[in-house]
Amino acid sequence: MEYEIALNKVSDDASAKMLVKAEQDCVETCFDRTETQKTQCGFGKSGVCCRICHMGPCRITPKSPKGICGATADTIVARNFLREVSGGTSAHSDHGRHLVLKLKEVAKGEAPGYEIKDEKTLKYAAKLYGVEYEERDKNAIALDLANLFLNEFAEQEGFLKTLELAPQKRQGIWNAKGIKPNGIDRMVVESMHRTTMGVDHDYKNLLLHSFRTSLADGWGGARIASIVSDILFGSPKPVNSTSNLGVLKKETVNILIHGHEPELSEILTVAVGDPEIKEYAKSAGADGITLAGICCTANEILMRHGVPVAGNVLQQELAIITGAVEMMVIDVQCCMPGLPDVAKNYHTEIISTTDIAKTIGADHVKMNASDPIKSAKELVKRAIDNYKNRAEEKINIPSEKEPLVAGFSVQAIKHMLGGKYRASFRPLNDAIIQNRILGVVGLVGCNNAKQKADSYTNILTQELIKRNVLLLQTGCAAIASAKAGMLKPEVALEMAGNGLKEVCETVGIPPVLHLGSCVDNSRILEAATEVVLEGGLGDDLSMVPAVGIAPEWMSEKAIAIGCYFVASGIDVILGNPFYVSGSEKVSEYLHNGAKEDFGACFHLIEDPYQAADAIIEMLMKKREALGINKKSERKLLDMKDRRAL
Ligand code: SF4
Ligand code: MSK
Repeated sequence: MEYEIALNKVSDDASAKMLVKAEQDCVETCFDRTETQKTQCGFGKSGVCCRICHMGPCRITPKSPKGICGATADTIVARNFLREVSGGTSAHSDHGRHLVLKLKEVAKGEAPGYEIKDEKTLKYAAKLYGVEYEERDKNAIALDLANLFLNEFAEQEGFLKTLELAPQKRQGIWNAKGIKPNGIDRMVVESMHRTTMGVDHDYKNLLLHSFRTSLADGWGGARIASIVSDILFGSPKPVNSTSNLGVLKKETVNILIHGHEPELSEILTVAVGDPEIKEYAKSAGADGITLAGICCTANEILMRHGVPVAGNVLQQELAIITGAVEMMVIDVQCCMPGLPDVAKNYHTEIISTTDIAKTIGADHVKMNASDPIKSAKELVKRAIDNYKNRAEEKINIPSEKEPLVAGFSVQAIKHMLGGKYRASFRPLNDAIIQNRILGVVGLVGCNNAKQKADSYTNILTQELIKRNVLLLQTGCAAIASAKAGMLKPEVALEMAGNGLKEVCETVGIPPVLHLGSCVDNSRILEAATEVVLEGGLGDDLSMVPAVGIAPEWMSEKAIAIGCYFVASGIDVILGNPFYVSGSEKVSEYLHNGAKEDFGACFHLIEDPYQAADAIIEMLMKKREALGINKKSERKLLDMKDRRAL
């Protein structure tokens, strides 16, 4: 592939170089398969294909407007949508469940290698959930909290306790609309029941359950996952690191961790630092070990340890194509089944580690629960042993890498804004009220091989900070910004509008904040809730000048995330469409009608510049409604103002 053609598919030079190399090495990637899948099924894309029972598959056309059972396009499209939301919800929530089970083991002293790293966050969470924490042993608190969290999955009659972390008014809206979720597992099981043949046929009823199920994600499983990760592995604080394929090194053993759950990657970070392992690497002729991440496992260990990020989701194959990866360790979600096919062209070993996620061609290694550090060390040694199998002529590591600052948990933002002794969102609220910052945008989500990777995200990021919008980013979108140099505070500040720049410089935060992995989108809700609780910007999330956008989304998880943002009152822009165009009623409700119920809805905008304009308009409307739409006085802050801020 010509380099210029590659640059139509990806935005960064490192990826483009690897696409050229892929063709030279005769290796097929997802970019090639996008071409072979070019003519995608129109029925699937419009959501009107039903294969829920075996009288079907049925497809809706003008000539056959109903399935064999009589299901209309509205029913079929809404059922398919709910199943997608449930898929996304279950992914985040099962991730959360695994962490809660680990917390319980730790609390009972049954998880060697793990400990409660952040007692402060443990006590903070205990307080939030009404668990007694004063003068109690940390393990006793953790056990009670873990049991409470497990009940969030199992609750049959009552409602999720995590919902109570939302502003009161929003809880009232959920109550009034009848969409307060019971237990997370119950929501997903009910979704599957309601969408099976001959059950729920009312598109609106199905869509309301989609929003209800998504709340069990954002205000349930995902939120719990972030809280428990912080308790077990530490609440993220700003860290320096680097991103892009150039973080791999020719002279070191390179190990990539890829997926989502931080349990194993945390242990691997310990293993690679072990003196015995370092010595072993040296004896193999390597100049140490480079541990780096792909996708959201990358975001997890970046935020807590500053481990470099090799790339986002569409770079997983490209990383192997460098020819310099000894081992890729995969866990769950977004790990392509095509990885072993790429790896067999090089010396890379693909290791799957979770019993619920096996891949043909990967070697499955079960971690020893009674001594996970030993298992992790064995894995690292195996990677070191593989170093000698590199084919020199196949190695080509692009030099591109960018420094970055990440790790902005809500607590970290609060501390940066208000200082150690008066941690608070007040300065942010004041800056929004004074129109120095126009509003806040949560820019999240994946890459999609049908779009030029990172392009929409990068254009929009620059357009928004120019116009004084503070950006909160997660997932692969945050990695896109990292690669583009936008997580370097000095670069982003240079591009930011004057108001945003002044505020960021004064309080010491960059204009683009990396908040974590895709499960951490719940941190964006947490931040928005802090803004509401701080006062002055309305008493509900729908009143805050805030918008969510998923420019390059592809995963079912993104649909669930979008739904819980909308159900929380935050408008969501999609850079590519849902598969709902086959039903006017479903499309109308998602893109318009939901506004009446929740104060927010979805907006499909496929062009980043138009999205930037639309976001500004949305933020202005919110500001108008709050009566804060005055032009900011353009005076430079003197020392007194800065102190006040
Ligand atoms: Fe066809 Fe109805 Fe069966 Fe779906 S549930 S496959 S529409 S008969
Ligand atoms: S990894 S869900 S591609 S953000 Fe979380 Fe990236 Fe999307 Fe996977």
